[in-house]
Amino acid sequence: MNRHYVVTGGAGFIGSAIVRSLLREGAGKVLVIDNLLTGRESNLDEVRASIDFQRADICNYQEIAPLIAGAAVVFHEAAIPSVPRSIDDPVPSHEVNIDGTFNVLRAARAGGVGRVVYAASSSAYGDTEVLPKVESMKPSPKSPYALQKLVGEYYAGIFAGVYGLETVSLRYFNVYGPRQDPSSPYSGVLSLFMKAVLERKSPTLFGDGEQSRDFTYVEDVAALNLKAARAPHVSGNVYNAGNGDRITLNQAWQLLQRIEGAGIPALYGPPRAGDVRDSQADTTAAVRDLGHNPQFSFEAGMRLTLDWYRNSR
Ligand code: UD2
Repeated sequence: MNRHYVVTGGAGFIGSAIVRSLLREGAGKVLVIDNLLTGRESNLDEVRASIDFQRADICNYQEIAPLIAGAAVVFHEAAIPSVPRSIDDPVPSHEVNIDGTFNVLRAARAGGVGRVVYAASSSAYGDTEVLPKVESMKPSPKSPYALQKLVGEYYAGIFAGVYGLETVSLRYFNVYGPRQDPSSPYSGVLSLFMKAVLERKSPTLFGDGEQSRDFTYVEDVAALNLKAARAPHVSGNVYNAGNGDRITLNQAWQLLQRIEGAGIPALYGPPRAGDVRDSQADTTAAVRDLGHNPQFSFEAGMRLTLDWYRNSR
């Protein structure tokens, strides 16, 4: 019998990219679990007829356990992201990111799932003395969100070691691309940049704009998820999901001005609490064990993303 694939948070920005990649690779049955808190059904418009969409909440074990049981792979993307959101309103992010993840792992174990690929976060590193950041470095979370994502990763490791559930954690490094929702102050910075440049408005940079990120295009992250689902002998491991480069916010805004032929100055505000200064992935382990092979340079990804925002306005 063909086992199914589950994507929690499958109506979200990253989850829906994984859904499309799975279908492109010929996955027969893809089941999406999403409570539509931050996800949108419109992210699945093109594939709606090919998937089983279930509006369900990972905080409700009884609701999700039967959907997860028997799956070949669960891609666990459902989360309440954002560092500042977790600082302003820590209870929901704690419940979803920690208790919800525990429920997904518990349901996967009880339901004999083949593997869980978990969306971890580069925020787990905090500020490190050296760059790039390697998986062997001691985590040093600086915000509730960073800690919550790290706890999920530890839980995935414990379920692998103690219960024999196959798990792989991918520490995402600032994923960007089409469908990232720019409508909230908690949105990813590049989605806010896209909206600003198209509206010919100034973005606000928190601090001096010299903080740097290893921005990673969503299709590269989706591809890595599929590889992590198949790779042998990786259970319990944690891998960086980044490009290996870094760029400052000032540089990113300037690049966007150049692409768009605009000359809009950025505004500057106070630094953000819990913010990491610099972020850059060492991708050696992901390349070696998972066959990670990112295809999109920052400029190529930015051009595709800007085109998408322009066309979807
Ligand atoms: C963290 C994680 C990322 C992912 C994400 C989910 C790090 C290094 N990265 O992203 O992997 O898990 O959380 O939410 O921890 N900024 C501005 N102006 C704005 C908005 C943001 O200057 O209007 C700055 C912000 O202060 C930060 C940078 O842009 O320095 C990126 O912020 P973000 O919220 O897009 O993502 P970040 O780095 O918190």
